Amino acid sequence: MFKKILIANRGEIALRIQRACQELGVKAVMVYSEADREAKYVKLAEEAVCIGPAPSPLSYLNMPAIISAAEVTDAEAIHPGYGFLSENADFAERVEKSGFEFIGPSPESIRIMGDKVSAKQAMIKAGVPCVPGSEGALPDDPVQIRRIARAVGYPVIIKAAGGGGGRGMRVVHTEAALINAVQTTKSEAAAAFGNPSVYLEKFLQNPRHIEIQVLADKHRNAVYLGERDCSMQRRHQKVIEEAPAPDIPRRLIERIGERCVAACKKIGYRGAGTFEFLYENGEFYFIEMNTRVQVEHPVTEWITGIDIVRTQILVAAGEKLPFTQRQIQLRGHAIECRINAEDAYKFTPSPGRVTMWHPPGGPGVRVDSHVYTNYYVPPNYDSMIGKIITHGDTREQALARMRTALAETVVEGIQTNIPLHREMLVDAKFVAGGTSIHYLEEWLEQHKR
Ligand code: MV4
Repeated sequence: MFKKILIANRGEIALRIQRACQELGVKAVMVYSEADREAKYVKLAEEAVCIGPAPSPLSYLNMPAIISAAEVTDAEAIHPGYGFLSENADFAERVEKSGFEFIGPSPESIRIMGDKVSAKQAMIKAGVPCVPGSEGALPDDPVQIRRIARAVGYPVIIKAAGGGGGRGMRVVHTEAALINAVQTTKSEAAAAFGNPSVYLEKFLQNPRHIEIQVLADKHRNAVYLGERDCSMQRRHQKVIEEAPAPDIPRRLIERIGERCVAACKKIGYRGAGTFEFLYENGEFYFIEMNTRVQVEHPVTEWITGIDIVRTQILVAAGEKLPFTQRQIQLRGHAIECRINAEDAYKFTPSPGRVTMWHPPGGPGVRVDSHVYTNYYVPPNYDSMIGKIITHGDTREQALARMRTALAETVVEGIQTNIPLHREMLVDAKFVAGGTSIHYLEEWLEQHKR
């Protein structure tokens, strides 16, 4: 096992990884920007290194500063968390070339999954079902583009190979609009991602967003840890996640999970990963793979009893997965509400001093947050300040516990999205389960204030 790990992140995930290190008896080096000097995990740290000013390009995205911090503190490995450099193949490569272990997949795996065209080709080859569409990048010839779209059938969606997470996409409803849409998406993609390449898919009108969590070691062992339903989102930002996904037959999950595991083995994937699918009319369609730990990992941890962050560290150190697929049993239901420092209905950021922080507790309640009373939420980063996760034997019990947890929570001094969560937790359609990716945005449109 490593003696010392550098945690190249901030906020609740930095604290989450620090806790995993403590439990494993591994020393943790925290890094922080000038805006995060007062962070809880910095105060708790045995060692912490300032890596630059508040703006993330100068600190959390500053590769030389992070690698130097690992060098001066004699760390053996770097955990990138989520966001920032976590899915940057060049960073993973530089970490390895500098003699450190990158706690995540190989730079090659990150690169393949970062290019959505090569990711999809790899998945087709590995037998993972994908959305029908162009085989690879679209050609330049308008005649061929029209032929592909006609074969797929309208509506279609044009996506940038360099995009992902909702960036660089355009829906096309008619042939008349096709060539222009392809041209515009290509220009935008060239400017945004330095890669003009685009591909085409059938546009699914009302899907759910279901994702499969996987863990793989360096010995070609891989398992899946069930699924998560992340359909409750606004502008590609997830708001509520849960596991298991309501009303999806277990045999379908098992079938797709086994495909994901086979794909991991085929491409030599290692570490934690998430296969994102759209689910519509009883079918799964792969869209993207995330090669990092995700914000919503706690719901999976709770229903499986597996510590995902701990396992990431174990497998990066070369250990075999400490469980087999057969040993993974799902128990109960878990729900996560992301707590954001923002206006609950206008969504404008609300950074500032938290004059009172009183987190919820009791049976079946977990809070992952770095916030404390008098903590100052800096304006420089993502607005998520923590997560409340509840578990129950049934979905109804997890929901009831979440209602109580949200009612107990006190956050003063800044605005949060807790009022929106409280409305969602009593919304008849959400409570019934199985709402699509459009549900929250449509609800907000109908409940404008
Ligand atoms: C789609 C789609 C419908 N049909 N692809 C958006 C984020 C990126 N991961 C892929 N996305 C979508 N791809 C086809 N062929 C609809 C979306 C989509 C979406 C997907 C997941 C979660 C939220 C979403 C919100 C809007 C659109």
